[in-house]
Amino acid sequence: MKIEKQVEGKFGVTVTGFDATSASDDDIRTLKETVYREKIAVLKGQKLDPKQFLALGERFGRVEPYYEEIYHHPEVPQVFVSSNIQENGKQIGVPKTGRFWHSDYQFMPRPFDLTFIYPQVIPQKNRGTYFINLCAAYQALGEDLRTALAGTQARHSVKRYFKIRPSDVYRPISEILDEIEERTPTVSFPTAFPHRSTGEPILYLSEGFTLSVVDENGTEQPALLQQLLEATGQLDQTFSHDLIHLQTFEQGDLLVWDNQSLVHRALHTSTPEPAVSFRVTVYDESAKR
Ligand code: 7UC
Ligand code: FE
Repeated sequence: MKIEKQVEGKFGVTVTGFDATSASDDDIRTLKETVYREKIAVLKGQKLDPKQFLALGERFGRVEPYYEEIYHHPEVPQVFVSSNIQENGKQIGVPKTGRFWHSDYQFMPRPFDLTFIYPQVIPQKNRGTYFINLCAAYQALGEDLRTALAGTQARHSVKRYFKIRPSDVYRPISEILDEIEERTPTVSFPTAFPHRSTGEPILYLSEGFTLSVVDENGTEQPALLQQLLEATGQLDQTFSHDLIHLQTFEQGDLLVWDNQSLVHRALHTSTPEPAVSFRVTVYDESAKR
């Protein structure tokens, strides 16, 4: 197994010579430490079926299936499927997922520690995912914003991006909104908190899921939220902000990232090309907390 800094982009490593089916416990430990330090690892040349992909995730911790069934792989429900192509006239998984800044399960009481993405059908032109390291974003903040966010909490919800399911057709929208609040009530975390494994402060906000920042009295601070999102680069519509990293991939690449400290966003395409990817998400029970 050989780990090298990525040549393209702003952070992350590529890993060559990694065999998921025969990796030692040492390899997995090294890889996990690398992901927490470098934030993204691209495992090159992977050839795994959905069951083997799941088995790889299980080496890193407890795999958590997505709470909404429409995303599940028909044979391996722990595998989340993002797909815009139909197979035998049937939709498998969900199209156009994650086209907004977010971290996975940020709207849940416990967001995932690690996300694994294994692209299956890769667009020719607009391939890739944008990432921002929220530890780096915290470090880049001025003293004034760091002081302003101290003691505040950020509130997160899926409601702006919850996908209407086929079974929701003809349901009143108010009923669906009530159901979302009941199943996934808004969660609150400190606006900045230490990474459970590395201890680095994370500025934990996303444009897609963060509803508000509130001060110690519970008063919403919309201007502060805007300033903080701006500082992280998530409001830059040109994607040229210093903190934005474009992660590209090719067939056989398998991405592993630190979902605690990265927000990501699927690349926009005006002319949609076929795209399919598989995802596994993990709670790392070895992380200190
Ligand atoms: O369809 C999607 O964009 C899925 C999104 C609402 N949640 C992904 C996650 O893991 O938090
Ligand atoms: Fe995502």
